[in-house]
Amino acid sequence: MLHGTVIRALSGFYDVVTEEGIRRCRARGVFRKRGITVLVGDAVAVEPIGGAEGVVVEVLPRKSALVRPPVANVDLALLVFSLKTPLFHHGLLDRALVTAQAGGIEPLIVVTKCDLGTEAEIAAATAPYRQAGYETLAVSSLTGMGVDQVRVAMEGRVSVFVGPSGAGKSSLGNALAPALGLKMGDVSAKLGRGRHTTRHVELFQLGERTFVVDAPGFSQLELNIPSSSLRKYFPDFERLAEGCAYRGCLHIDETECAVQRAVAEGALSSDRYASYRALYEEIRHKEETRY
Ligand SMILES: Nc1nc2c(ncn2[C@@H]2O[C@H](COP(=O)(O)OP(=O)(O)O)[C@@H](O)[C@H]2O)c(=O)[nH]1
Ligand SMILES: [Mg+2]
Ligand SMILES: [Zn+2]
Repeated sequence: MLHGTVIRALSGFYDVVTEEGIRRCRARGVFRKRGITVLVGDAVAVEPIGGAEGVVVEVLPRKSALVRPPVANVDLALLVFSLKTPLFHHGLLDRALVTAQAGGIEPLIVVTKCDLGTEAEIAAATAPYRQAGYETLAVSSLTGMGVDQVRVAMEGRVSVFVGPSGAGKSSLGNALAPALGLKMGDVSAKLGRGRHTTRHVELFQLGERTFVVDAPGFSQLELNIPSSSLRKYFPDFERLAEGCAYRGCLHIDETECAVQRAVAEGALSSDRYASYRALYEEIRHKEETRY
């Protein structure tokens, strides 16, 4: 019996990276009857057949599963945002932080193109996030600054690159491994504008147990949480919330709110608070128009 990770699903076959190389596998016949699905990213047990084939006989419990793209056990979301060109986008980063955490995926903030800015500009962009407790790396794919730190963070995990177009995702992929950069580059070039409706998901193997999700057009995770839970995903707010007068304070209209007080006093980033309010309103609107 071998153990491995499903890196590719093709009509009825699964490519599984095992201790003994890649095997093309079928799923056990009984899976269908039992409603067991096999996803890219699944950790599986394989009964080998010959030198290169096998049968997936067991799917190990999933740590997490994304719906779009359909992939299991993603550990780490690399939230890639450029310091400049395009200008650092707080709002989108704050949204990505919420969606990653809500999906059970650890976020890692990667600020790219740091060669284009000064130390002070880098510090200004990253400070609110470091203060909130998020791991935040300053990177340049051009000079190589910080790239090894990204590599170390990815080791032994399944990562996904999230971030706006032009932020430097493909360039970072290329700095990590030219073959990865080529894949990521190809994808955006070929699938820039819809048409291809099938969303093919694969894992790219970067190291023995290190993988990157490769899914065309995948730049955002889905935001699917109730408005009342949003506050949980702002750890910097949660720490202050003990000082709010109401236990379930949403930090919106409440009086004696420690979060709003901290913003007024300059102790909490007003950008972060603006993001929170915008996301809160967006979710409320969805909730109100649902029925
Ligand atoms: N100066 C500088 N430019 C970069 C860096 N990383 C990417 N770029 C440039 O930014 C543009 C977009 O990069 P790309 O990797 O294609 O972004 P993606 O759309 O997120 O994949 C390209 O012109 C890159 O050459 C960097 O670290 N420094
Ligand atoms: Mg790209
Ligand atoms: Zn409050």
